[in-house]
Amino acid sequence: MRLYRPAPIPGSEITPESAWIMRRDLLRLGAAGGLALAAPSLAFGATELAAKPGGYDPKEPLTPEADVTSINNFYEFGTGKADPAEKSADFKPAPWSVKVDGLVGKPAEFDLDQLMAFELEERVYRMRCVEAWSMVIPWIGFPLSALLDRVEPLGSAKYVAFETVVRPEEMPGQRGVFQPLPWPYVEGLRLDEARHPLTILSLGVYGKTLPNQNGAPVRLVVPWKYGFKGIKSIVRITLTEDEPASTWNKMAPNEYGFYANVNPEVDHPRWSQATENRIGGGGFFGSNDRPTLMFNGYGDEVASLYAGMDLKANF
Ligand SMILES: Nc1nc2c(c(=O)[nH]1)N[C@H]1C(S)=C(S)[C@@H](COP(=O)(O)O)O[C@H]1N2
Ligand SMILES: [Mo]
Repeated sequence: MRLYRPAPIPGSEITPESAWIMRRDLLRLGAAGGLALAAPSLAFGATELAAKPGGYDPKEPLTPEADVTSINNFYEFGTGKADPAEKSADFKPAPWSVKVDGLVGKPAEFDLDQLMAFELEERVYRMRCVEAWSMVIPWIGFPLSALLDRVEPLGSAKYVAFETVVRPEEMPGQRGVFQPLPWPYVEGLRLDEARHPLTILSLGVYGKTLPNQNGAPVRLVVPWKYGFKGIKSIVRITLTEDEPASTWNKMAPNEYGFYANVNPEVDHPRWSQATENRIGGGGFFGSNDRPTLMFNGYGDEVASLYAGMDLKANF
């Protein structure tokens, strides 16, 4: 089943203040139980979210919103691509808070109001899943570096670890006999990757707060890495000295490396990464013949992060 939302108010007509008011109304409705009546898995994602243009746009056709919100990987809700949209109705992305700790001068906890108060930008990014499909998505978010600046990383901090919420009551993939992954889902970046201006924490997509299936209320977006690095529904960010664990790397280290940079020259052991299938309108299946670009096309911005590194060994 595909769920559609009412046409959004054009971004130009929304002030940050009105976005805040709408969100406040949404939270109030949620508290009163009214949200259960809305198209369930889009409950949080139904709220308009104002953002200024962030200056990044590959000028390629956008993947239709209906695809962006119905073809997802979010194993906490099941391993099928339709599961996250169909089985996330019970998930409650508000209230929320993200704890930031580890090797920082000022550990802190950010609630939704504080996250929304960062200067939000809309950025259109190419996204590329390790499974060889890709999308072009208008995210709303803010640079992760802005949040890291607030907590003042110590000189000893070399990496940033991320953790997804564990809520079996709300996430059907986390209960039952067959559980596809160990929980919590975890990810990591090197500190310079985390501070790179392209790396954002996203709070919205297509002009609205994130739908549950896309990682509400806050997820990571790193457009030059394979999709699995984009950890969803984040509750904790920890600065560390040692390389943090990454869920897929733990599961199958020969298939999924810590870096996970999009690289058409390094094949996944079971399939080629040279080409990809751009999702657009016609659903999941299409021709898998679009060439995959080094660093997903963001080489000018990020190649210097890996100068001198063997990217075949550090895949
Ligand atoms: N917590 C969590 N985050 C996750 C995943 C997951 O299963 N659990 N899947 C990853 C994978 S493999 C991809 S391709 C992207 C998909 O993000 P999207 O559904 O918003 O396109 O989310 C990533 N983040
Ligand atoms: Mo993925």
